Amino acid sequence: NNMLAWQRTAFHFQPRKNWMNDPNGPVYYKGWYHFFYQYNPFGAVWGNIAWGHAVSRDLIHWRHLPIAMVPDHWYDINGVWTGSATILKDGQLVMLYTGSTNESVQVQNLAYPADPSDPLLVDWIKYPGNPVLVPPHGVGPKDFRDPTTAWLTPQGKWRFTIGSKVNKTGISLVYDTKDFKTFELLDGVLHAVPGTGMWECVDFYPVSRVMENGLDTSDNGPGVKHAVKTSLDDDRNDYYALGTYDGTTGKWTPDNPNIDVGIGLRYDYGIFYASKTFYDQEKKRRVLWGWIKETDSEAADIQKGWASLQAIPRTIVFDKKTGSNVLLWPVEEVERLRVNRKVFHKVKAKPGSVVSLDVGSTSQLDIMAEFEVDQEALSRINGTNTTYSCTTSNGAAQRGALGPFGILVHTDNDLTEQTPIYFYISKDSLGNLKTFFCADHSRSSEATDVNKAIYGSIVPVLKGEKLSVRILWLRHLL
Ligand code: DQQ
Repeated sequence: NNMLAWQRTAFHFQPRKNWMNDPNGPVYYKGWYHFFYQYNPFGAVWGNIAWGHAVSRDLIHWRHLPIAMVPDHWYDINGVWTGSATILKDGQLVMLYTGSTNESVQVQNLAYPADPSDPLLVDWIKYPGNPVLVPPHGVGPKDFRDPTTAWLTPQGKWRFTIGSKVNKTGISLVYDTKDFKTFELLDGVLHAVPGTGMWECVDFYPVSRVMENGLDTSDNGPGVKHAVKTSLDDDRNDYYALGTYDGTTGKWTPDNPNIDVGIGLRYDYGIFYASKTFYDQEKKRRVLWGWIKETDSEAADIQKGWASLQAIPRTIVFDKKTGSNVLLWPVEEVERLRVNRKVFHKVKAKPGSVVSLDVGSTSQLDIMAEFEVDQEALSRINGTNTTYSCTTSNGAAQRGALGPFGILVHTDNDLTEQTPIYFYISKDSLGNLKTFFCADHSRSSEATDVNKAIYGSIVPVLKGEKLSVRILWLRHLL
């Protein structure tokens, strides 16, 4: 039944219809969360890119507003592409975005609210002097896009970064400006990583090593680390790394070059791209948006009339326990959707068993599960040398001594469709443990034209920690 595939989501943001891609210019302004996004007003495939616009009081419930900007000038006639918001010292808001020109050259443009006193920011003005930046010498006309939010330098100038590449090296250019109209290109780059290709949608922000709260993009100091994130055009995933930013030189150095930007950590091992954070000055947190492209075929997208979601916004903090990664968590407001709490205690999952939990009839679940591994059994198991991996070890179907265990979601009663989200613990011959967290889509749908990948990664687990899972789940109507 094709209707099943047409069901829309309940947790994740979507426009009413048509194509959507990258999140743009997220910002909190005069009591409202604003969300803009790459949008095709005329169809369910990429093209005619404009900025869709929606507002919310809580990052969960959204009101759709008129399109904020459409391609209507020579400097953005091929698309009003991705950009970011900056709140100036006097509270004014500016947007820098990439325009694809009449000759498909990537340039940067300035836009601002027509009426700054309008909390809904319905009308936008494009600066008459656009474009404000063109590709600098040595940078390809199609390798210059997606300006970040700007931050203040010690000299009181605004600074931001723009992704690019030189040959196969991904780079991020740095500009200083006083007025967002004239700019100075800094010598050198924020960072460069050979072999990573074009850096799209670079994000750059501070995280606190000591405090729980998020930081304004301009914050720096001894208790601060900086994250650089890039979306790799070549492999369509978002990678980040933590390091130190030098406000004087405008350069960033990774803490660990072995897990540098684009070759190490990801925010998400599912489909998650072109992500962007913003500082929420109301709740003093940093919030991450990211685009979920889904994997329906183009034909299916056209048939259903829409394509893509934005993952529910996530709070992002430095992981003080490990010191090596960030932690993401759905914004706390989503918990207000919870009704009808069901608790299951001490459920025993024996090897090879599926335990069903009666949650009654529902269309949406917010699941939190905690797994306690039998430590005694764990210590009895002999280590092996085999290298386990979510993607290449046969997914949830392959049973080992230490897994898989987890939750079967999107499951019908006879288990013909099921998506295991699971842990697998591997032990090497020296007794070292590695904990994998994976999702197996190989049996998730009877449809034949969707991606059925098995993916995941290692998760850091400290001694004595329980393994926990959080799943925001929407029921398939059967
Ligand atoms: N999407 C935009 C670009 C960006 C890409 C165009 C990333 O600005 O580089 O729709 O998905």
